Amino acid sequence: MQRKELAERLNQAGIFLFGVAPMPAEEFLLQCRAKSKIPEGAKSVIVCLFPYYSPELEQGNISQYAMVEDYHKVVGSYLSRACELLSQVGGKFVPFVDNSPIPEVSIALQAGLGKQGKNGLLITKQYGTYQFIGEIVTDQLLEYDVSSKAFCCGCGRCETACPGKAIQHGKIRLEQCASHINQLKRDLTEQEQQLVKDCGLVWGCDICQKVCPHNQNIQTTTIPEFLRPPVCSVSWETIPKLVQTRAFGFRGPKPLLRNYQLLYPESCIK
Ligand code: B12
Repeated sequence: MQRKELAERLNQAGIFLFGVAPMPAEEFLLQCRAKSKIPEGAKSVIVCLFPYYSPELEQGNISQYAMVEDYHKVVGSYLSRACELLSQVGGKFVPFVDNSPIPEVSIALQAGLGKQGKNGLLITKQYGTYQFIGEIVTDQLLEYDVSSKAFCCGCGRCETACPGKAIQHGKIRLEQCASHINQLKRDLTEQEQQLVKDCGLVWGCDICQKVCPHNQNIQTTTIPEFLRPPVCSVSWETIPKLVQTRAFGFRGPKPLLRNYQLLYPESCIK
């Protein structure tokens, strides 16, 4: 398939930011259930970006990525539509988002879409780090983009601001990352509970993104689903219902209720 046709079909599906990379070698794939969906003879990965920032996301007690509509569903539906349109030309096209065997930040870099921050995230000029990554794996040999060699400006603000000092030499120490800790299902140690309090959010963490200079003066998303009124805060009463529809629901209500109780002990019904 020629590049022009690929672009036209992706645009028709509402996807405007994309790049193409070779299918990564087996050794680089992540072990997850979705791995079995990789089509036989996979040759190329079409990496797509879905910006989600809007100024409305500034205030709240959950991280910004979780304030908008569940990106697994939104991105999944854009990618499925694109796969339908692409397969009309011939070949197999399979969508993945997040729950993906493809290391998404690495593949986006390989596809020339941006640079990697010290906080580990993909940074683009237009949208900073505030974009989701999704991809389509195909058995078709497509024209590859040139990987982006650039790195972030290296100011180190993310390292300094990280409440658990989890970012060290461009690597994330998971056991010190608040976003990792507050998503755990198990009981937390005292030290971990303190980290949840220091981060101050019931779900996820945005501190390494909020201080990033590449996230200043970025553009607002144009994706209609991400412009719908966000849910910026959760409460003891709303958590059980919201977990059924939002991106933070995959772990069930327990971790959110536990974090909420740590952050707002007085306002919990026991
Ligand atoms: C598990 C996970 C987490 C975990 C662990 C994160 C971590 N840093 O390890 C937790 C829960 C902590 C987390 C938190 C967050 N996450 Co997260 N997470 C993921 C997930 C599902 C897998 C990441 C992973 O385990 N990678 C494995 C490690 C080992 O990968 P790696 O370091 O890149 O190493 C690989 C490469 O080096 C590779 N390699 C070496 N050479 C080469 C060459 C080539 C060509 C290739 C392809 C690979 C390759 O080999 C290694 C193994 O594969 C991805 C989605 C995905 N499928 O990638 C989202 C993802 C990375 N997360 C995302 C987001 C938004 C977040 C948060 C911002 C959410 C929040 N606000 O709380 C935070 C940020 C925390 C931080 N600073 O990292 C986005 C990032 C978008 C962006 N702009 O970059 C992703 C891409 C989800 C998505 N679909 O949009 N996350």
